[in-house]
Amino acid sequence: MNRYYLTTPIYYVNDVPHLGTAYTTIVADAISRYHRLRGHDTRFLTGTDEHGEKIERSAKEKGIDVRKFVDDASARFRDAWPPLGVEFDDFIRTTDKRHVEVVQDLWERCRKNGHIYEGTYEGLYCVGCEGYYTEKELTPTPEGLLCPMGTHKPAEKVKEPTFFFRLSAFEQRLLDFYEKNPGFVSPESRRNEVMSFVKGGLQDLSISRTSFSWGIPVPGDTRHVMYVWFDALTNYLSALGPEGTSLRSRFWPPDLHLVGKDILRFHAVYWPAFLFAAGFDEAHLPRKVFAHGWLTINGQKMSKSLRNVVEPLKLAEVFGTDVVRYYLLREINFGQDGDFSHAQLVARYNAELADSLGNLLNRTLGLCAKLRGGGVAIDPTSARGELEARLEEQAATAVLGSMAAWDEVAPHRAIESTWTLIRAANKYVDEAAPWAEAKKGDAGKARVDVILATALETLRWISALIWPVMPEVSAKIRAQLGVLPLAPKQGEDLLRLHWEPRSDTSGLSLGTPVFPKIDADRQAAIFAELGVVAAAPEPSSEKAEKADKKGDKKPKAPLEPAAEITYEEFARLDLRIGKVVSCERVPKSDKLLKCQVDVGEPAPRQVVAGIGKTFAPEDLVGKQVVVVANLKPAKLMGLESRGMILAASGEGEGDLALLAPGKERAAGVRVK
Ligand code: ME8
Repeated sequence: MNRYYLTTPIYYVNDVPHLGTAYTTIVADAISRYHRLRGHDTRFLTGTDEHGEKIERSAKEKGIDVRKFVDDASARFRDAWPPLGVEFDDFIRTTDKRHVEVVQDLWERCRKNGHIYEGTYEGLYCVGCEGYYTEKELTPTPEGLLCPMGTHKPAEKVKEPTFFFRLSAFEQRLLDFYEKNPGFVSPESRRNEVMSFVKGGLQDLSISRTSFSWGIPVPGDTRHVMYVWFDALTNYLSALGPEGTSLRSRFWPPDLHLVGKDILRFHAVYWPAFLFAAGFDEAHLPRKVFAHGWLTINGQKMSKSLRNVVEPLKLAEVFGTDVVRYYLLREINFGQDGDFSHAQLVARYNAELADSLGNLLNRTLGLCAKLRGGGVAIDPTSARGELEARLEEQAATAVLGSMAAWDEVAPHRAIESTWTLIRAANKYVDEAAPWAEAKKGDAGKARVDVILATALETLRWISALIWPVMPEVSAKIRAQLGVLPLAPKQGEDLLRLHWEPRSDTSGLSLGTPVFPKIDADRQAAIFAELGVVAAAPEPSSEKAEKADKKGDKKPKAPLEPAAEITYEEFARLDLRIGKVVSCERVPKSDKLLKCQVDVGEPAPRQVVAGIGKTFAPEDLVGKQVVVVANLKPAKLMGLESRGMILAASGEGEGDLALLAPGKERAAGVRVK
């Protein structure tokens, strides 16, 4: 039987659960539910990361005993997830005794194998992300050198005795491993990033500290505590118990580590190296590290104050847990950066949940009540025609598409595949028009039966397809359909669905709508409750004047329209959707990025774009853009550029907004 072991990062307890950590955890939960639904022997682990200098400092600043501090904070994480529909199998804490023992054992194995040695570390350390950096990797600012992870406090110089891990010895072995296991680091663009980091040369890693004590003691030398990442990464192993125990042999190695892109290096480079050093062979290394992108909130970076606005539990209370889960998984192409927008959530809710899925359920049940009320027998097949055959085929395609998407860790595509079926089913009801058949009296009866049975059966399939993302909604829909909620069992594949249209309408109950529409008034009330500012109001002239005195910017005068052109002149522009395949900075330029863009031609085009002050190359890879494809080729700093990427200006070169289609479009699609 298939088994599946997946993990989230373990979260630092100096913060509270917020939308970013909730995002990873909800995605992990949905993936784990998908595997449960397939009957796989599934294990889903999450937990908290509780050691290290950062935690020790946070507790001290608050004047709380560290142990109490971590106990309280860890409980906040553990309690945050179930109201978001998250069902984990185990919650590991790095202060658990079971964890400490396995970490010390792993250390001993690495040491005995000759991969740990004593020395002195002198260099830069960022307490914010608990990472070591070379000066080159840090950004100079008036406050000091800042790490690339977005930590606001500058890195600190440290000099202390340490144990080093011989990371440099694993360079080639890691590269070979990535080569042989192309799916180990996903998505592809991240894999390239990791490989070029390793190819750039690995330095030995300091893996112990002596300047504070809140950590796991190094075996045999208790002046040292372990580097927090050596400790933390091992949670994935320690949660299964020591070697030889049943969970360990049942679930090791992990099938999927889900991580944010900020901590990919630790998982894709350090972690396999630690395991190699401890004697694990390739077959016993994790199978996949999937790095997802970064969330912004209403277009802004997730600052502490903004996080309060989108406190996940509050969102779930207001919109419903499953709606928040659906929105997060649907909105963001998993792996890419994405934005959480309240307005977009409401828009998707209304269009995709209320008008699409909710409508299909309500109209089907409404028609059943009207045309075949009272639990009567219906004949599901005798008048079956082409429309029914087509919908059944579309249902089968949706299931296959959805399974393939989940297997590739692409929840957004699994949802899209399901919604293709929902749209098809709505269209089917429109076309089959049971109300018109009903008017034919006895002559139309057999058709009415078939249509209702077909729509009900499609809804039953849909209730299974949405279960990983919206388990509660699935149960509600099934209750209205008069079928039992799904209860996954090991060894039983509940997505292996059989087309079995029912032969009576008993048990149906047209209940309260699962997704009542959110109208403008309700949206305003919700936004007020959440403290969301829907759109910044235009400053009145008085306000603008005041703002101006304070040195703030005045609203700009409206742009004069450019000289008129005819449609023919406009049509000469070859505007197309492009997808950035790879991207790098142009040496000696802080503005230019050299991008390879797929515009639907046999090979990607090189476009040199002046957008490097706003975007880092890794922000662009995988992004969809709008390209002027028939712009005369030009040379920029000696590099040929064949086209132009469109962007809207903001407050200067560091504030550009890329133009992108509102929906995923194939590369090369015409924009007109
Ligand atoms: O790094 N968008 O813990 P952490 C998307 N303890 N995801 C986000 C996010 C955002 N804006 N902000 C946070 C640690 N995340 C270590 C991990 S694992 C052995 C140790 C998510 O509390 C994302 O998954 O800082 C990111 O990787 C994780 O939270 C970092 O959580």
